[in-house]
Amino acid sequence: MQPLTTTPADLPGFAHVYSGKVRDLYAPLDPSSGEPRTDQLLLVASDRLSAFDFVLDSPIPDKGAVLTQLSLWWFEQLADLVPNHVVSADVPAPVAGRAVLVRRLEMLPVECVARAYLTGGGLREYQADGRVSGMTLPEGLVDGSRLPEPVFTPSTKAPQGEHDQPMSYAAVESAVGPTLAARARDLTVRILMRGNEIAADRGILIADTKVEFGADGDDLVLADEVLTPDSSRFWPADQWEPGHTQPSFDKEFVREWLTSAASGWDRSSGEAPPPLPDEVVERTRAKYVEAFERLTGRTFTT
Ligand code: Q0Z
Repeated sequence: MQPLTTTPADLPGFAHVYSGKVRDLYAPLDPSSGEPRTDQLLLVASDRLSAFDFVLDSPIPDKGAVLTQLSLWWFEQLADLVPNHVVSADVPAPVAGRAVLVRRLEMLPVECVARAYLTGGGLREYQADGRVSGMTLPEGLVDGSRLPEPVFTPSTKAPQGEHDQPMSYAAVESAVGPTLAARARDLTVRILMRGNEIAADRGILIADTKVEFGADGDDLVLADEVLTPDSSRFWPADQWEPGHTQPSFDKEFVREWLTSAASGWDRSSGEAPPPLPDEVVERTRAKYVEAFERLTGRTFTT
C-alpha cells in the first residue's frame, strides 16, 4: 500500500477508524466513558489528490475544504428530494471547514451511480453489447454523448485498491430488496438531474455521479459526499465535444503534466508518479475553487 501523503490528524476527542484514498473517518469519543460513539462519525476530507489510480505526493491546498463546503451546499439544494446524514459542520479546529459530523447509518452495499453522458466504464459496456447496466441504448453513441435520459448504473463496492464492478438492477433488488432498490435508483437519477439543472447555467456539465445512501427503515438518507469533482465527472461545458475523451474540469492540468515528457513518468511502468510542480498544484487548486464559486455563486474562504 502507498503511504498517505497527508496523514490523518490526531484529533483529541476522536478515534481514527478508517482512511480511504483521500478522506479519513473518525468516531467521536463519549466524554464520560471515553468509548467511541456508535451513532456518529466525523468525515474529514484531506487535501490528497488521486490521479491514474495513485494518491499523489503533492497535496492540493484547500481541496478538502472546498469539497466539504461544496457537498454541504448540495445537501441544501437537494433537501426537498432527500434527507441527508449531516449533523453539524461545527468540528474541531484542526479540521475546521473540511470535516462534517454525520449520523452513522447502515449503508446500502451498493455504489449508486447515475450517468447523463456516456464515458468511462459505461462507454466500455455500451461498446461491448449496446447496453449499459442491462439497458439497451440507442445506436451511434460515442465517448461524451449525452444520453436520451439519465440512467442508473449501480456497481459493487469493491475493497480498497480494487475497481467497482457493474451490477445489474436485479442484483441491487436482491441485495437491498425491491422497495429500497427502486428508491435508490429514482433518487440517484433525480440527484444527477437536479445537479445538471443547476450546473447548466454555470458552465459545468456533470457527466455522472456516485452517491451513497444509508437506510433508516424503509427510508433512504443521502450520505457521504455529493456532487463533488471526486464523486462525479465535471466537464467544462464550453469544451464539450462528443467523440473523444472530455477534459476533466479539475484534474486536466495534473493529467496533462503527468503524461507529458516534462514529468519523466511512464504511466505503464507501475512506478508512483513524481511530485507535481508548484504551478500545476496552484492551477489545480484554482480549478477546485472555480468549481465551488461557479456552482454556489459564493466566494470560497477558509
Ligand atoms: C462513509 C468514507 C473514509 C470518509 C463509511 N453516514 C455514514 N454512516 C456510516 N458510514 C459512512 C457514513 Cl458517511 C461511511 N464511508 C466512506 C471513507 C472517509 C468516507 F475513509 N465509509
